[in-house]
Amino acid sequence: MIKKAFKMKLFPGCEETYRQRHDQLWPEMVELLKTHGAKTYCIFFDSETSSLFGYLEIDNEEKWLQVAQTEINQKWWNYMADIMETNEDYSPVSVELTKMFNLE
Ligand code: RM4
Repeated sequence: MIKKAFKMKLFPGCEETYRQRHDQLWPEMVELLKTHGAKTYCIFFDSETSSLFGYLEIDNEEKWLQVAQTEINQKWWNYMADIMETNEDYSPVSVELTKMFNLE
């Protein structure tokens, strides 16, 4: 099991829109994330910094990375780009975090 954590940045004041869009996450996105190995995928919001903290459990890193290449995921990123900091290809600016402790 690989445990990944990363942070992204939401534009200020966009948390309700972000939540609503994820409450109604497209069924094809749910399917895509699951078929690419996402076991658990949570996103938390830090109101102090407007950062999003993502936590993900996967079995295979290469398979997971393929998500980014799919048309559905790219459409999702385009859709989300009006409320998040993004790169030129509309992928969210994402900073990997280092696991420092793990209790099981
Ligand atoms: C986030 C961001 C991530 C995506 C999730 C479902 O807002 O776009 O890349 O994996 O949604």
